[in-house]
Amino acid sequence: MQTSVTTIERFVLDQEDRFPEATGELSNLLYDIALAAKIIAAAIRRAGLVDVLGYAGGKNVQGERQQKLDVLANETIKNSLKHTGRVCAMGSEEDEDIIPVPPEYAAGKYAVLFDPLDGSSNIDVNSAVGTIFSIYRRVSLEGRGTAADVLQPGCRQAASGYVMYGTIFSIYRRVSLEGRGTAADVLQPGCRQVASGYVMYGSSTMLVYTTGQGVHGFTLDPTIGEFLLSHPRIITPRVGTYYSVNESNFGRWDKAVQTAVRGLKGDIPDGLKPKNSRYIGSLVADFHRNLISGGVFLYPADTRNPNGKLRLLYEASPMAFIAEQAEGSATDGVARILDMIPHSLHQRTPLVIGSREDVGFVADAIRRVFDSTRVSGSYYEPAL
Ligand code: AFP
Repeated sequence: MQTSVTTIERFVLDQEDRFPEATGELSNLLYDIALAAKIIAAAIRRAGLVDVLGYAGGKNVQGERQQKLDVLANETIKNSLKHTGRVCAMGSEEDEDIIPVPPEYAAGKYAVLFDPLDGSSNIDVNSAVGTIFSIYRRVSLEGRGTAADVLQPGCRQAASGYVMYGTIFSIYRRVSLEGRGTAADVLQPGCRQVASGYVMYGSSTMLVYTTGQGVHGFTLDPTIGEFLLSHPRIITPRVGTYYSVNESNFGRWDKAVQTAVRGLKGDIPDGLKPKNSRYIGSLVADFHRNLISGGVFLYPADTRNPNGKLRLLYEASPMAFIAEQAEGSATDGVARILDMIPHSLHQRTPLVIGSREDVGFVADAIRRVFDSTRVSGSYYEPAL
């Protein structure tokens, strides 16, 4: 029996100690999410036993049928965050609008976006599903200062001084954050994320996250109910073994994407060594496999999804932050995902993510086809 383990709590605290200015709020936010993940994991494990399988009867904002576990996961995360005083606003793939912190609770300095249960069409067949989350620092500070800001003990002064003719001054850091979060807090480019991560509910439950200090993975030990460090400092291979894409869309892709995917399969002379195909249709599971073993995941635009299918804020940006921190990369085919400025909460984007050289290969292949079709007059040439 192992007697020395690193819990997620200890690991996050150790990391926080490296930053003397850290207040511990981000660490606590990560525990809040880890707690929600444990509750969701327990519900998923019992899904075949209790009446939580199947549809809840409603549709979400994307017009997709909501499953009972979708609803449960969404409510669990919101309930784990809204009362903590650490969050100013939330955004969920299951909710149309920004989710304000209820007026009875204090608003905090972080905005959290999440896809509560990604890949939920896999639930009824007992395949892996996941939760994806993304944390931004609040940028709006709408509330005016209050009495709490000026009635602070002297030991909290950030600076003080006097001017010889008789002026004394004292400066305190603001403590009131009364205003609710706004759209500006949730519509930030991915490069501004302070943390992101995912939880994979598979044969075991894993939580993988980054705060910009590398990517670390924890496995839930169900016997003690703790996430234990199992994958410290994950680095993804520069070149992968797998390509993951829904190839039933092949005829709906443009010629550039078709050429890139043919290249990944090794169908282009003098191109890549052929890769093996793996696709579950659950982003967390497909991404996680490729992160560990090396590979590239693609969800390009197609004639049915002209802007791609995946959501920039709930899926692409958080995964892109992890990919880059693991020395991989993420693009919309050619441009970096983390530089994209969101204009709406449920914005979609094409996504190519994974091992750095493979993502680069796809971008080069797409550019080459674009360049050659531009010469012949048309930029986007439909494949069929
Ligand atoms: P669901 O949550 O509706 O199952 O969608 C999952 C997802 O958003 C993502 O996790 C998958 O990678 C992708 O869609 C699968 O889409 P296709 O079924 O079109 O391949």
